[in-house]
Amino acid sequence: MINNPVAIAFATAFLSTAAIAAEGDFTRADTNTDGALTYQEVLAIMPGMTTDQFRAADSDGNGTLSQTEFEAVTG
Ligand SMILES: [Ca+2]
Ligand SMILES: [Ca+2]
Repeated sequence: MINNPVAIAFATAFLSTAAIAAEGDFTRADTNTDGALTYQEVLAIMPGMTTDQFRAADSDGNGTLSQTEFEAVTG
């Protein structure tokens, strides 16, 4: 249990920033704005991602990452 108000405020700010960053990253990565990220689009912002990691993130197996799938691995 955290009783320190400063620690709670810090944790809240950190989580909010992470959520905003993930949302911004998805929008930025989706260069053709079709609402899904291809491997090439993900690679542009996450150059280290392998095809194996992309397939693992693509939980419905449709070949692209939805915002939900993307945030599951980045958020
Ligand atoms: Ca796209
Ligand atoms: Ca998918």
